Amino acid sequence: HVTKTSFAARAETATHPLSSYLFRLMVLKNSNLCLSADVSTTNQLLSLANAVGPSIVVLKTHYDLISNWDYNPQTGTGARLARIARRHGFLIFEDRKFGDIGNTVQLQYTEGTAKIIEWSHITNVNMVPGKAAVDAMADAAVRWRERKRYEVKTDISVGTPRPESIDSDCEDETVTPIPEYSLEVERNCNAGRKASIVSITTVSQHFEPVNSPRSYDNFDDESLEGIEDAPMERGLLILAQMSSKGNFMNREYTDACVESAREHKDYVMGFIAQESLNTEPDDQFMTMTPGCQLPPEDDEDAVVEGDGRGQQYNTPTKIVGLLGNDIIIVGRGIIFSADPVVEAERYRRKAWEAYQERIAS
Ligand code: 5FU
Repeated sequence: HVTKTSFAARAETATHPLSSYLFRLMVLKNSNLCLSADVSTTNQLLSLANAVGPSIVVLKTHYDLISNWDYNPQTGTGARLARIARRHGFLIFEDRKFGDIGNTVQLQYTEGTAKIIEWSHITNVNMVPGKAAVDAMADAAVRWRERKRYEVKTDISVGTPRPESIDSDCEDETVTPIPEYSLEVERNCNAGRKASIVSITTVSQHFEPVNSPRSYDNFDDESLEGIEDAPMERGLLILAQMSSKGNFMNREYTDACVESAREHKDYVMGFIAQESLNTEPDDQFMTMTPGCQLPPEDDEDAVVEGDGRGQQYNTPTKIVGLLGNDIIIVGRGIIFSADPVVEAERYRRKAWEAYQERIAS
């Protein structure tokens, strides 16, 4: 199902406004590269995003890999990343792989510590629990957008209604900060059942993991200026196929993912998959593909098969040209290189050439 239709043409026919925006960005930046920013601190994430921003159209996060993720909705890590995304013109994709019953995924998506829906344009779902997870997320996104529109119109922040009883009779308690961590302890009480939630609000920067990539510290976002923002929309990618060896996503599972996507065309942008899954004439889905690495520049014939921990790699040429995927997702291939900015450009160029050859062939 390798399509020869150009990204520019697909921007016109896309059924999701964010897909349309993303296709236009791809054409504007000559890029179908997504950086998987699997780093360890807020500073590394923001500096890397700012440095590689011009080469990419999507930046993929795992917010739970960041040791000092700042949850503040206005000044925290997500909000600062969203400003960098606006500045350089890329979308943020939190690779959260939601996978629970509908009600739980709704709450994980919109509430809790990270409030992913607030800062991440795109997220993804693992459809093992069934189609209800996708239905629930689509429903949450509609309600979020309506709330946002209301907030923008009225300048009143409404938040999500909660059961009042949970908030009553709570005592707050603050623990004296210990040197490296500042701990804030909240007591959350509900009808006699007490649960303590401990949140780390400040983690000292010197806990760099041993296997840390090149340092991206001292990020300063003073100078950010706005460019045309992405539409106030949220999109979903369904995890239809994985790159890892021996995964259990068989054809029946993948087909069910496609069925669910067709039921939610205004919310599902496409798939995380290893091949294009557009089989019907009406299918306008995008495919983003992880498991991508290039051989070193001075040894282009070398084959990079995997990482020894189950990951399997293909080249941009095979992923985009032969298998018909749209966007390559690259993590360590870029992050752990000697110069990630230069390396990101090399991946961008290779994936874009593969796309150009695909539509010209
Ligand atoms: F859904 C998937 C998948 O099938 N394979 C993946 O590798 C997601 N990933 C993610 O892409 C994974 O969690 C990493 O964040 C990233 C690949 O990183 P790499 O360093 O390029 O191997």
